[in-house]
Order: sequence, then C-alpha cells, then structure tokens
Amino acid sequence: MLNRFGWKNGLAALVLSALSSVALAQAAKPHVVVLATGGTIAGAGASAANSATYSAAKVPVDKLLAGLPELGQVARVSGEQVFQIASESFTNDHLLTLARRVSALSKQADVNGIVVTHGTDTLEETAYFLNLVVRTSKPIVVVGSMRPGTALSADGALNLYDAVSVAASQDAAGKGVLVTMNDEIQSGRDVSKSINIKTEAFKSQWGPLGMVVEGRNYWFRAPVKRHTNASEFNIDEIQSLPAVDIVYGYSNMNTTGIEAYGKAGVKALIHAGTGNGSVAAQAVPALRAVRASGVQVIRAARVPDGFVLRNAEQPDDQYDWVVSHDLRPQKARILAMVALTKAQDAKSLQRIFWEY
Ligand code: DAS
Repeated sequence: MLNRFGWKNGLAALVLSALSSVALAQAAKPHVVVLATGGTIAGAGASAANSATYSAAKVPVDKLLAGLPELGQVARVSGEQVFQIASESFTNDHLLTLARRVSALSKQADVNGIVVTHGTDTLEETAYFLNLVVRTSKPIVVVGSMRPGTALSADGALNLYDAVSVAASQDAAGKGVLVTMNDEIQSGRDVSKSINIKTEAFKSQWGPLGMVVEGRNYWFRAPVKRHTNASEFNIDEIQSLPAVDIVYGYSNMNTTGIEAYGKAGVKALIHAGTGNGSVAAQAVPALRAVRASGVQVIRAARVPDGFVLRNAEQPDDQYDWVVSHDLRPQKARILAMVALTKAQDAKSLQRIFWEY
C-alpha cells in the first residue's frame, strides 16, 4: 500500500522547492532602498474627489510599499522613513541629513539603487543637491506625485513603481541623480516643477533623458555637466552649508531686499533678474555695495528657460559678479551653497557654474 505519508512528503517537498525557488528568484533581484521624506506621494485626502485638497506627508513608507506589491516584480525593496514633512519646509539640515544617508547606503555592497520619495515643491533642489555631493555611480532616483494616493487617477503609485524600476536598472547607473515623474526620466540637475497643478508638472528645458514604460527604460540623451562620482564635492566632507538667499527682480524694484540680505550676513545673493538676468539701474549700486562687503553676487533670471549671458546685461567682469548659466534661481542657490564650501572668489565660482 502506498505509504499514506509518501505523497504528502512528496507534495511538501514540491511546495518547499517551489517556495525556495521563488525566494531565490526574489533574493536575486536588485536591492532598492526607498528613503521616504513626505510630500503628496505620502498624502491623503478626505475623498477620492480630492485630487488637489489633501494633507501631505501622512502615509508612512511601510504603508506606501505595502500598497504597491508590484514593486516585488522589479526589485527587492526596503524602506526607511527619514522625515515626514511637506517639502516646502525642507531646510539645509534636512538636505545634509538626507544626503548623508544616501551616501552611506550607496557604499553598501548589498544596495543596488536608492529611491527618495519627496514633496514636489522643492524636489528639484534636493535632486540637484544629491547630484552635486553624493559620490556614487549607483542609480539614485527622486520621485513625488501631484495627487495623493487617495485621489482618482492618483499618479504616485506609477511614479514610485517607475522610480524603483529605474533605480534597479543597470543602465541607469552613472547618469547622475534622476527624477521619474509622469513616465519621464529627468535629470536631477535640469528638471524643475514648471506647472503647479498638473501631473505633467516637471520639465527640463533641455528635455528629459528618457522614458520608462512598464519597467523598461528608453534613453535618448545623457547629462554632460559634472555630477556624483565626477563631482569635486563630497557630502562626507561637508559639515554645514552657507547662507545663500534670492532676491526677485520686477518693475519698480527697490533695494530693501538686497540691503537686508547684505546686513543679514549671507555669503552669496542670487539676483533673479528680469529678461536675461537684467538688474534695474536703481538696484546696481546696492548690489555692488553688497559685493564690496564680501558677498558673492550671482545673476540669475526670473525667466524660467534660456541662460544668462556673462557681460551682456551687466559688466560682470568689472563688477566681479557671477552668472548662473542655465540654472533657475532656486537651483543656482543650491550650487552656490555647495560651491562656497570650497571656492571663495568669483572666478572660481564662475568656473563651477559653467561645469555643474
Ligand atoms: N506641499 C507639497 C510638497 O510637499 C506637496 C507635494 O506636491 O508633494 O512639496
């Protein structure tokens, strides 16, 4: 008589081997760490109809990941809650803390890629900061969403899936910090939040690097500016960031803001000028006085796209001013803070603005 336990042992062995092969297959997948900081991607609204009225930074990372089992198809994912804040409230301390954690994880042999979930308001600044100071070639992908996960047609789940998929991809290595939003793979350096109410919010004036569709990356260009492993800056050597602020140019401009920042002891002042970074005649003496007091003056433009030409609207050589190249004011501020940890003269700063 067939040993009545024979077929059971056989079945058990079959199930065990099937489970172990699934476990082995999962263990073989790239390990992606998701560092959660808050924002709309962790937001929650009162009803599904609330696509724009909701509270940001509510859903913890474990719940975010548990709500997206499809992530297991592309990577072995673990999560850490670094902060739980709306990103308009990011400070330099948040930037330093996050970058140090990303840097430490990037050094771990068992980590293949890193995703940072982030509010969209200052996502572009964090992505650029990481691009400048984290020395790694492993993929780092920053991701957010324009609608909370509770909303109809929420965009966060696919954005996060795309981010993990890209972070798990070998072909995403060495391309600098990336941002995945709305099926596009953007450069962390170039991308900015350009529309404040659509899911197609993030734009790079030089175009996305590529697209990610159903877990596959389609690349069309690569960054040419210095980043990550090719950077001269290293978060592991940065203890603090200097004060750098921004004044806005407009019709009937006055010098109150310029003088106040000069007195406040900023190390650099970004002037977001009209047109090609123009400075109102009545503001030039105030900016020159601030420069004379040792503050670096960086001419950017309030016009979002294009780039500021040196010595065009103002005699930058004569005034010893710097131009921000194609960086929007908020990005120029990030680069100025990082640059000032090494360079103290306008000539060195200008070289850094050309190269990064
Ligand atoms: N307040 C915004 C932020 O946290 C919400 C978002 O769009 O993510 O950046």
